[in-house]
Amino acid sequence: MSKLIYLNGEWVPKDQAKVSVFDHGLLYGDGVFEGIRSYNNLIFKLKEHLERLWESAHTLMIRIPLSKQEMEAVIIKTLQRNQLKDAYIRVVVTRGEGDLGLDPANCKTPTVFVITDMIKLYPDSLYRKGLDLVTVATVRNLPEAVNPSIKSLNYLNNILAKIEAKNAGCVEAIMLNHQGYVAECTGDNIFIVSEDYSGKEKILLTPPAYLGALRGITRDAILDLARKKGIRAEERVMTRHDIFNAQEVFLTGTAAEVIPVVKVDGRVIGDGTPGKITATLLKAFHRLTRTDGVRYKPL
Ligand code: PXG
Repeated sequence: MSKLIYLNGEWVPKDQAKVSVFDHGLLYGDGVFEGIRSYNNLIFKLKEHLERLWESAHTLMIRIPLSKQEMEAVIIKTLQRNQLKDAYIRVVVTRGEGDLGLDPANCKTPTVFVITDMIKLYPDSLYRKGLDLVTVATVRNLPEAVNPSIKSLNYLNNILAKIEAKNAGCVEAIMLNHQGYVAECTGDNIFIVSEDYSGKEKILLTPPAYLGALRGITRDAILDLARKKGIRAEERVMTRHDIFNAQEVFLTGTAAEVIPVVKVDGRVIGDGTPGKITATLLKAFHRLTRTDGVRYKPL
């Protein structure tokens, strides 16, 4: 059975799901998106993803032609029609079709589509062994230029960094902001577990989003889970030095979930194996994805 895609009010087979070459999403990267997952008929953090989609669209002054409730119903119907209980959901809203020329006013109606599919970002072996990362020269977009908090279709900044990572033989890259502070990775947020010099207190840290990172929904969930487990967790400005000397490093994202990092720019992290707090949080995250979310009936 061909996968059905929701496109502007209709469900069409994958090979017929086409947008115009005049769509400003294609011509200018003028649009927003979300990557969401469902686990065993539960859509994880759907409300939060829709909230972020609406916020991104609000900043770009794109009026999404559906209510959040209607979008939720569209997502559920797309999953049901494709008989998916574990899925990756891509929601895209573009400025729409218009004339050549940047002016958003050329576009009358935003294009909306929802793809439901499977995603596997990293092989299982990397979750056991941990990632080897590099810091790349491409600086994360300036918040006052294209704010990384907007989940827009303009991902060239991240793609340039991803190319550098791959050229260096790595699957992910650390991106710094324009001041040299750690921002995030190309498609994941970064966390470190740090210890004070006395070795008495461990603290979980992630860079504040305003320094140039997407406020990841997995990131928020991990901060929450850590605090519930009694682990001190904070947003804090950090440098590469802090990462090199961390006890543990891991990344978070909808696709990656929680993935350990064991080497950064040639420096071994901790004892060079995935850390205990990382493992605890990954387990807690897995449990959360299986119990928390918007439930839909299988069709
Ligand atoms: N930073 C960036 C730049 C991202 O694109 C995250 C952090 C993590 O955010 P969430 O809300 O997912 O915890 C992202 C999310 C893909 C893909 O196709 C990328 C993301 C999510 C899902 C799929 O590579 N990026």
